[in-house]
Amino acid sequence: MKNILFTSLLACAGLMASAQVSLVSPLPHKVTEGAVFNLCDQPLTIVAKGVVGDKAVKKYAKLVPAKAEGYYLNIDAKGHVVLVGRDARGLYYAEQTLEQITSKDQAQECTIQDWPDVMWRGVVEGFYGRPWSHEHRLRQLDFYGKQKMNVYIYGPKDDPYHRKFWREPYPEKEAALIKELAEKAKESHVQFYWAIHPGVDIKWTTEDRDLLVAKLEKMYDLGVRSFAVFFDDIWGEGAKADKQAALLNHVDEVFVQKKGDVSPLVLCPTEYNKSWANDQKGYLRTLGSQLHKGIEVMWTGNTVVHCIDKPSMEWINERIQRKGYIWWNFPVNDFVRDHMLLGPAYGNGLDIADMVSGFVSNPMQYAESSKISLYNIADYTWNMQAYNYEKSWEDAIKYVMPDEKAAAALRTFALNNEDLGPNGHGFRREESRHLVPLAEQLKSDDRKAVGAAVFGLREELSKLSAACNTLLATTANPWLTEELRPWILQCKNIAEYGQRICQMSMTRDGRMRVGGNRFGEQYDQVKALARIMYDLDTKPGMLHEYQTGIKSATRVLLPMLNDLFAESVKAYNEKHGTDLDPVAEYVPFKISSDVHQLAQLTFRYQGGQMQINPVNEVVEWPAGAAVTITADREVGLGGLDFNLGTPNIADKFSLVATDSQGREKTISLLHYKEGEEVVHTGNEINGTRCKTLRLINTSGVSQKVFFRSFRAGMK
Ligand code: 14T
Repeated sequence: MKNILFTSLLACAGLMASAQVSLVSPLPHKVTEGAVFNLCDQPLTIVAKGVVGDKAVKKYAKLVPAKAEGYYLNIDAKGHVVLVGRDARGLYYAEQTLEQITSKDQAQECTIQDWPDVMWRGVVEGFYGRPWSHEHRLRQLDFYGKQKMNVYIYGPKDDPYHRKFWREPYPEKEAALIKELAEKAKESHVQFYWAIHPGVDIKWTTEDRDLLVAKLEKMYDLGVRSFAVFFDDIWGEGAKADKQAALLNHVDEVFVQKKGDVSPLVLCPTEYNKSWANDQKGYLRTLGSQLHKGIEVMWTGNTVVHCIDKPSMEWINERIQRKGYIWWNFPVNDFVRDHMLLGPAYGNGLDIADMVSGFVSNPMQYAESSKISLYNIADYTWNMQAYNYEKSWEDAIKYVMPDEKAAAALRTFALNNEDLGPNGHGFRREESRHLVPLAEQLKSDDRKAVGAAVFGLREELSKLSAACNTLLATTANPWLTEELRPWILQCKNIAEYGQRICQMSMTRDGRMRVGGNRFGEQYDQVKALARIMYDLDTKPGMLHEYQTGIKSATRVLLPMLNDLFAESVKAYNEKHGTDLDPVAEYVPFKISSDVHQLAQLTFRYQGGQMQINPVNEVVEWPAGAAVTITADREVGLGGLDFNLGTPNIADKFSLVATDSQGREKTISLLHYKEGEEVVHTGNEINGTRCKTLRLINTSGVSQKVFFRSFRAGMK
């Protein structure tokens, strides 16, 4: 009894200091704030609620911003609430705002006039790899509605009925799920766009045209009312601008206009970024002049993965004769699947609101983890000028982890999981910003300063290790921790690795013991942890399908630790005449290439097999250029095959193995049958010893290929 009384009193007392309107996100445009009050002292009564045009809210109509999806919300000292939307979605947003204001059993006298800056705000599930699960999608739709995002474009590359079998209707079971998504989206006031990706094998015939419309009809029957057509990452026949425009115009005419309740079509063009646009051939200008005016055209910016600014919008808008619809390739990680991208969404111009018709994010295949960035993007697209990515990121962390201690742990963890690592798109993110000053101080010539930095670093690592434990134990958001688990485990290894390296630095004169351990013992442990980390990064047992590894803290923390390790070992070796290895990390191979798009290839090595991760774009492989694998020792070659996405290409390339004496041996390349893409090797590969292995374009001319796969036995 006593206990119950105590809790209810506490709930009623609340925290008078936190203004409730400040809990509203995205940040509203116009706010007048008054006193905060407790809902137990002054409960709320809704005195007027509706959309402009309803009799019940007539006297408030002129207070509602004259913008689509805008709303007016008023709470007075008596707890009287007025909610008026410019339209149904505006009213729904007013309700979301009220929900947030009252989420802590308090309310506040206030007047809010609010509206979105960007017309279409949300997400395009457009990545390669395992599509989101149905349950995750339902959670996402709910989240979009709450954060005032109004569009979800369904286009996962590896849903067969989106791309590969675009002509086929969904089987009954899958169809039922789509239907449920469309319903859920409607409830959340999210426009559910279903995208079709026909470009891989479409023939510009009336037959294929009608099959496409028929498929859209099927989707319409499932409740879908918004459609997109994607022509990205294709070449050849499907990539023709006039044909694409004619198809879209046809769909617009015979389907969209006829139905009357279908949203504007959205097109993702083949030349969807500036670096791929061939201005001479005028692909984009053709779309611009031929596509019906109401059809939206997507755009990723200056390159595939790029932030958007004003000049880049001017460039595209002039060509397509309409406002570009941004497909932002962040936090998508399908080209760096070993990294979790948990950092803030920053880098886009705050002055482009009037130049875009939409702004959607392509997320990670990890739906719940993507919410951090998506929360940021909701803020950014709603109220651009006011967007503060640091503040929004802090709020996002708390939103996805609704427990104070676990949220603090998530923050610490996320700070070290932001960058993508080296990648073919050259897109990088800041990481471990809080450790940058320490990293600088570690490079100082002053031993005292270095000592202090090591001490500080040790504190940070102990905090990181604790954060990992907290996250592994928390049940506050199991959806999230399930996705993050492998990275948390890796990060925990790194924290221990780092703590031991700090102890090595402190004991490098060999006399002092820290934590009962001498230098040599710590050294052995660091080496062991390096191996454990390597195994976790490369052993498929731990990995999901399509996943390439598990990396954490690679941008600032790991290099900083490896430098400190090297410095400590060298100093120790000098003093003691020992010959300990100053390289902590275990990496038996390096890959390099003078083919521009293959310069940053990543790979995994396991059980004696080297496997290079695929690249999904068209690769321009110049004559004489090569991909080179260099081993840290001479290895024996076994079965090898690769796929460059082009049939009968074996005679255009040479495979050259060089042993540790520099002797070269050319290994023959062949196809098992005519028309095959996979290239195999001749029998002489078995038993060949090599230290470097080069795959060279020896055709004398540049080759357009796809780097689909490369596997080689090397041990
Ligand atoms: F349509 C586009 F706007 C787009 O970005 N398409 C794909 C997208 O599905 C993928 O998730 C994204 C990030 O990898 O990039 C596009 O596909 C590529 C493009 C490349 F140049 C995939 C790999 C590439 F190397």
